[in-house]
Amino acid sequence: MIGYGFMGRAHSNAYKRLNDFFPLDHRVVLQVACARNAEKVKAFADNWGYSRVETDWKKVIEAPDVDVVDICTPNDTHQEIAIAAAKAGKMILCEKPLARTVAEAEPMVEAVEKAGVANMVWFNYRRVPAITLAKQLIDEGRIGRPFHMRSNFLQDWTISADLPQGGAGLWRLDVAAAGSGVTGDLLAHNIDTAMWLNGPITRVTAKTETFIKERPHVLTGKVEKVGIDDACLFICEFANGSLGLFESTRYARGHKALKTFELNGADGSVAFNLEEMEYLDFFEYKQSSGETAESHVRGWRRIHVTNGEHPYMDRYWVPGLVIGYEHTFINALADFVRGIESGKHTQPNFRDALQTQKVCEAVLESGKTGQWVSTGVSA
Ligand code: SOE
Repeated sequence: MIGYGFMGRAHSNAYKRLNDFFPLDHRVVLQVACARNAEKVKAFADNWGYSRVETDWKKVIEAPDVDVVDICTPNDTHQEIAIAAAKAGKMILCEKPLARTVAEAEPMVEAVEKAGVANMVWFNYRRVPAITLAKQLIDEGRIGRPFHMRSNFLQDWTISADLPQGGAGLWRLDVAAAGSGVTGDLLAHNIDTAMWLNGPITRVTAKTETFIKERPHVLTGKVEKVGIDDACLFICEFANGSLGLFESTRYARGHKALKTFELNGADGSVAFNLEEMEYLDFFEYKQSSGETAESHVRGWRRIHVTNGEHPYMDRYWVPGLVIGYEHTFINALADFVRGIESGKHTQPNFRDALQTQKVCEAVLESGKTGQWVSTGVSA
């Protein structure tokens, strides 16, 4: 485990609980936690049960008793660690977004493919059972020809102009570390989900905004220009002919993590809201037989996604009892290990995450130029 922030904790929890819930041939052993601050990483390792600590990630990459490297560090470090880990023959799990830019991400894809090592990027929301159920319904053709996808990720934690940028806690606000703002941090999730459900996004046009132009930098102590996008809105075309509308911001007062999507097809619609993550809303349109009563009772169906036959739910409690955010990471890890055991490697891998990176980059470019931009992602 390289890094020990919020994601280091979320992933460590998944490693610890995986074998409790999922029957697998392999068991996870928490071997080594690594970060530059020796004292803090020791406290982290003791808390989560890692056997030892390192302060130099290169030692982890070289360690013969390490099979899998998990990259939970800020985005500017992903490339160097991932390429070194691939060369050392380690399997790699990397936090999203894969990198800061497409140029940075491409050699990472080459490295894992050349080394033939299993790899996955933690787009954990795919593993919300309700979202996986939406995928099943769409793949079964239950919504028919898709026309519209709209998707939001709204937060409100950076509204204060006094909030600094940079350093261990606020690197997401520092463009040098993060690469971008809400586009890479939040919309990347929505884009990954959208392309998983509805196929490639081929063209985009965007509006980005940085509301607070300068913030003190934690590392330099100076007031510095803010280089990230605080908000991003874009519209897009999908390869299947449907249209998309996306919005993300950290300035939507009152919203902490309002992640939603709705996909409308000729025969039905699906809708999801992370604040009620155990539900999937589904509208199914059927031509009525001419009987008016049938059309009078047609309506949205709210599915409580907690039954044993729902995705992942057979591993948890009894019908009606919910799981939460942390289980999305356990589910993702279960898919990764099952993939290794079956030889059918799971997704999203580095190559899939590169497609999301391409869309993010096209969105950011369009935000600058005001033009439509092709993503380079094709069917
Ligand atoms: C940012 O606040 C953040 O923690 C993202 O980095 C995560 O990817 C997202 O899932 C929740 O919000």
